[in-house]
Amino acid sequence: MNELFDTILPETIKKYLQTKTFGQKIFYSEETKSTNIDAKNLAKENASSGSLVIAETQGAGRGRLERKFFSPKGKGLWFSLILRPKFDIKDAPKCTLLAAVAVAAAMEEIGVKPEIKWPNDIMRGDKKLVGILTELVTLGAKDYAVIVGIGVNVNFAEEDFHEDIKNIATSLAIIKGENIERAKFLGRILCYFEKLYEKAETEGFGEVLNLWRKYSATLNKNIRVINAGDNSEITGRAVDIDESGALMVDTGGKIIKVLAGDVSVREMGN
Ligand code: BT5
Repeated sequence: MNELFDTILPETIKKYLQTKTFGQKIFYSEETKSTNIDAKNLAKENASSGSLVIAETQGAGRGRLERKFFSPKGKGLWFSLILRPKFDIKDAPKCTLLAAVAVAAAMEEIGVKPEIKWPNDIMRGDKKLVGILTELVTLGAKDYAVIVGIGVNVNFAEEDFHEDIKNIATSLAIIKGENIERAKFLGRILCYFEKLYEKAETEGFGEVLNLWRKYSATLNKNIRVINAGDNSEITGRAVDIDESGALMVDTGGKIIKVLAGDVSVREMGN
């Protein structure tokens, strides 16, 4: 595919939308610092639920704990969704799992096996393909919005990766051996996202949690979880996620509930 024709301009995205609200309102920019920051500001200005904020490149794309997320021009999908959920704010963090499952379903459709690493990455082996950052904006005593930021490495060749991530990142194009039309792939993500989100609003997160278990590369593995906040570390076997989305780790008889952290899978014998 000719790169020049792979645009994510609103009119191109709209061609591929099969949704009621998701992506129907698009805030596009060629370059911004971070679509999550823009989305937070737009949420405060009352942007409607399902609004899509998308950029060709981000100068200061963010991960968790203010980590940097590389988002070079034309190589990926760097976008945020503004959501105003009907469900309680305590359920909002599960939007990370919902987003991961929506992207995973779209990947499966194009023949790339998704491996979700708890809580917010989609991987191929030990290389990252997708990162997700969910943030909350409180708008009043009871009103709140959720910003779900998603970064997908779509059309990177090996040499396109920055030195800092070239050993830990991969792309859909590298796996497939061909470029992927970003607007079309985005349309499929939004379609799955809307369906799962509507279901979560009416029936809860049961289906999201089940699909997450199906796509998980973390469950039933021996893992190490490091909590970068306080540098604590636990090791054990990931046995399940609970109703809140927390990871349940069996540390040898004792089940510990992990709410945040970075997971690495341990090789046998470690
Ligand atoms: C994440 O954080 O992976 C969340 C990334 C969310 C990015 C989206 S893009 C649209 C929206 N706007 C934003 O500003 N952010 C969201 P975390 O799990 O903390 O991982 C961050 C780490 O991933 C970095 O420290 C790097 O090691 C690695 N990394 C950075 N850029 C990457 C990339 N393009 N591909 C793979 N790994 C990357």
